[in-house]
Amino acid sequence: MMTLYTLPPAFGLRNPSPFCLKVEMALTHLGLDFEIATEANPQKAPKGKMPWLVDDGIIPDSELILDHLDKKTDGGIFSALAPEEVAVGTAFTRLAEDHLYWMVVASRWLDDE
Ligand SMILES: N[C@@H](CCC(=O)N[C@@H](CS)C(=O)NCC(=O)O)C(=O)O
Repeated sequence: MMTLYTLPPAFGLRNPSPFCLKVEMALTHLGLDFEIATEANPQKAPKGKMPWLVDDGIIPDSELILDHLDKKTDGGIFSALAPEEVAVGTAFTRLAEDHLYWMVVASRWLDDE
């Protein structure tokens, strides 16, 4: 059985990490058998960030995990999309997760109001 390592619940949320929730949602959507293990210290993660998946080996990073799950399920995530749509999706994912994400983090945690 696969094990998804995620952050534990915090701030009244079942999981404070959108990356962990994204992978959990994909695993659930695909109907795959998995268990969740929590790790509060991202420094213990293979790449220092949550989540990671243990399947046939260790897979870090939510995007790499989605690619792994897509291959494992013969296109269960991306096969309905044309290559152009996958490319546009990848671009928006980079924009949201690598750039806009930090603005959301700053407004949530650095702005007292
Ligand atoms: N590109 C990574 C980003 C994951 C990420 O930033 N996770 C955060 C939690 S939301 C984390 O573990 N941060 C710890 C740190 O940066 O020290 C992915 O998609 O999995």
